[in-house]
Amino acid sequence: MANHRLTCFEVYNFEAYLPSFLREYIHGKLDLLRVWLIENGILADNPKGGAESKRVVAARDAFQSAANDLTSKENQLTEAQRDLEMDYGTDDIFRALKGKCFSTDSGEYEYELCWMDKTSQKSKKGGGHTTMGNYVRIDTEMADEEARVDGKGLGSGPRTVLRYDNGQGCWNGPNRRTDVWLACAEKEEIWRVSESEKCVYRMEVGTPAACEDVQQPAERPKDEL
Ligand code: MAN
Repeated sequence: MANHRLTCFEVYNFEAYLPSFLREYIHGKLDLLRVWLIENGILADNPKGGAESKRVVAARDAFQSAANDLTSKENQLTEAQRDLEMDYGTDDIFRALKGKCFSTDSGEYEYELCWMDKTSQKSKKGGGHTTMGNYVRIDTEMADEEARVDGKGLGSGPRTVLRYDNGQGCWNGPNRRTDVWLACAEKEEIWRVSESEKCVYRMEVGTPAACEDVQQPAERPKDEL
């Protein structure tokens, strides 16, 4: 009759078929099992010619797995803590939009806005993206403009302004930054982009996310932990 017992070697090979998040976990557990089998005399621990014993190798492997697992969990925690500190506006209204991007052609450049992430420009003549700022916070400012016939304007009244700071350094100047002014519109659209002074940009953007009444920052309830 054929012998169907799996050797440790075969068990280890199985890990290649596992999704990565499971692989580390299973790997650590298998190592612990191996140490246990050796300690209980079920598996031979026979170092050959000065090589380390299987038990030491397996124990070190198990430690390394646990350490890797810890590092990845610590990274996840840091990421979650950073996210908690982020300003997503009243009722976290901008949280769902995070990372979503859209762009527009304007003059020499294509401009892109990624919600709560970054703004960037790309020259139509070639080359890569230049970051025009990374999202920092939400402010409220007063707009005072004539209404436009096509409705694609800020109009007048308190408007939400998303601050994107600390973008790519400007030659002989500061790091690029962008103020993204929002006004209520049926669909998301970058209406216009201007560079008020060198490397200081202003985007005017229509979005359904700005259709709620704009509250002054002081009125915003503090996030509860
Ligand atoms: C690039 C662009 C412009 C900017 C200049 C400054 O051409 O980022 O918007 O004014 O650099 O050197």
